[in-house]
Amino acid sequence: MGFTKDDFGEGFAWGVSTAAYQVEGAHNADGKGPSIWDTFAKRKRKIMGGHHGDTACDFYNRYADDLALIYEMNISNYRFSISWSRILPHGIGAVNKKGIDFYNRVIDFCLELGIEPWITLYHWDLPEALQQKGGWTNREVIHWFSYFVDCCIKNFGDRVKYWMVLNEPMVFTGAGYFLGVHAPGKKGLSSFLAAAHHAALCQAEGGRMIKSLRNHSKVGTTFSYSHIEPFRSTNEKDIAAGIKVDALLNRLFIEPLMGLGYPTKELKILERIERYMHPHDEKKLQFDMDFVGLQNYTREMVAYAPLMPFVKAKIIKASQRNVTRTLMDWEVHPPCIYHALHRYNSYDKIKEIVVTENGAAFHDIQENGMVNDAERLQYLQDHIAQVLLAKREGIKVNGYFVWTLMDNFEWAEGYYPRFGLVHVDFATQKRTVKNSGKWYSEFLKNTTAMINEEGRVFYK
Ligand code: IFM
Repeated sequence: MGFTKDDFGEGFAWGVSTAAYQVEGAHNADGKGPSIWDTFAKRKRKIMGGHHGDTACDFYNRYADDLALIYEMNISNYRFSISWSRILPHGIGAVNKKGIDFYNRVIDFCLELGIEPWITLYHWDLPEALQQKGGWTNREVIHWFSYFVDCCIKNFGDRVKYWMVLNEPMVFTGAGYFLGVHAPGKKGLSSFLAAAHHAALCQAEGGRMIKSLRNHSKVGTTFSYSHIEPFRSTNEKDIAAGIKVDALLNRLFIEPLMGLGYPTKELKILERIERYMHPHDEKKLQFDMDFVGLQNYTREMVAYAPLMPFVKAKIIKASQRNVTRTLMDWEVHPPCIYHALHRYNSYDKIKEIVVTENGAAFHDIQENGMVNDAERLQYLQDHIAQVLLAKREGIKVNGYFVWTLMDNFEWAEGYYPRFGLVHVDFATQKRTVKNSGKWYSEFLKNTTAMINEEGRVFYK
């Protein structure tokens, strides 16, 4: 590995990311209200193995040990999200003091340890009470969300500088309101377009609110981004299909934010979003973020598929292409993050890019009390190397966060795909730092960590 942390320069933020529902557990403790994920995970055949996040990593009770572990691993930035229904059990109205106290404990302990807290306001766990009123399909969500943002900034904004408004709006609206495979399990184009437009309005409104309440905050929001290529590189129809999928997956949320509008030219069906637009919405969709969070894991190969509704395109999964892949069936292709960074950098309005998620799920080998995760280690090294390559070419990237600190609840896939730098034994809640975690810790100390033939990490 031919680089060190110093090569990225001072001020480059190195961190790990998590999300409330995936790690906290304590699903009904101390006055927390149910979220759509509490409800959805209990529905039959929705989650692999019938898993749910009732206990997850029990971070709610073990946060101090977990933060101490982050500290011991030399990780100086911790990105986590606030469970909306833990602090506002009904989504709006009465505040749950015990929920506020919990996040105050987390923030204060981070600061005591010298760890910078980065907060995502919304990482997919809408209060169930609000879903009963239509959730993201109801335009009232802008008012509910503003109430939540106000509550978070007034309670935590004195100590937290970095805020991200939404996590991957394309995923929670697409999987949750179009495909029905994530909470709240709604399907269809109308619910998707309504949810998407309201989420896009909330991402800008959330940014405005944070700045108006705490002018010195650094405000961003995060987007999923997969580098898209045509399956048959010279086939006109595959190329055209790739452009449509790119508009849907990669441009739908970032472009209206920057005043470019929805990418309707490339994907005509998106014109139907106009049904949900009110006067002056184009303006309200815009906000000048301090940074943009890029979340990249893979590239997608797209082929023309005339029978597919709306886009007439399909993604050819990694397993069908016989390429190296993760347990999520995502191709391992490190240059994808380099391309993603270049693409974001080409938007004039982006001031700074932070890779707020990158990582991989593999089968880890446990032996002699160690967790040998050579594939994850390689994945991280290769992707970080690509980030450096882009940075050296002048790309405005100023942070990298591994997804994720520890194995956790991976949504519809339950606890099967393990993404963590730290292994979690869910029966005992024992944490074991994996070889990738040991490598990351040493890298962050600015030493060079190597791996020998037996899979042991050693340092130079
Ligand atoms: O676990 C998720 C996370 O919640 C959002 N981004 C992708 C991760 C891996 O699927």
